[in-house]
Amino acid sequence: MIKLYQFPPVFGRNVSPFTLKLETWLRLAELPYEVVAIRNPGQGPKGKLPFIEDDDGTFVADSSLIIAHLSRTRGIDLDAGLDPLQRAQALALQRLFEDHLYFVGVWSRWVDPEAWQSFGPALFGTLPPPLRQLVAAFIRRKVRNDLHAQGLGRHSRDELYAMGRSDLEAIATLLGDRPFFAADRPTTIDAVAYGFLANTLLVPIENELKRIALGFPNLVAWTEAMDRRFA
Ligand SMILES: N[C@@H](CCC(=O)N[C@@H](CS)C(=O)NCC(=O)O)C(=O)O
Repeated sequence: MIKLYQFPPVFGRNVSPFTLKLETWLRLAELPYEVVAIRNPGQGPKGKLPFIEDDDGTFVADSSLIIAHLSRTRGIDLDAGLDPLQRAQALALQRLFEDHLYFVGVWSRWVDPEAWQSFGPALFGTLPPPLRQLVAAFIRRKVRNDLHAQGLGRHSRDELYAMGRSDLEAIATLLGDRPFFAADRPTTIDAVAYGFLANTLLVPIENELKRIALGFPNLVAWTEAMDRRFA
């Protein structure tokens, strides 16, 4: 069976957008898998989670490369029937989630003191006291440095949340009142969208990004419906 390496749940949820995207895709594809919970992304072939170990012992890292690998080896195409325009729009939307909104989300959890109050203890609270503060501070500093290197970490809180609002507004406009993002059935972009929107809206971490997202009723209704169906 496919072994899926991902972080252990926090608040009873999969709090990594990329691994939730992959889990949702596996459920949509009806592929059985077994979760191996690990805390250190450094154990993976590319130093990030998720990665998988396939039945033949092959390791594949990166949610999109894993989806491509499983689609090819299992003969599954969740996007069959999408026309070139639908595929182009889905790819552009995926890049918006993964290469922009993701980093606003990371900042909103790891750097914004409002969310860190609850997110930090939820992540590191099980470690014994002296280690807890040290590990939390070390990893938080790494995340800050990564965000600075990526670029978005250089902006002010207000600038970042304004960017997050623009992203969510565009996503809400693209969804409109349709049941799914690209077709009348779930496709890969819905797994992507659910990974990111469930993490923004349904994880019990309070911050400005969540409050902004709560202002888009179609995104809230869509995410809750996906959650009932695929969580
Ligand atoms: N492009 C990768 C991104 C994966 C990713 O950024 N994973 C995060 C967790 S959501 C991670 O492992 N971060 C740890 C780190 O950067 O050290 C994918 O699609 O799988």
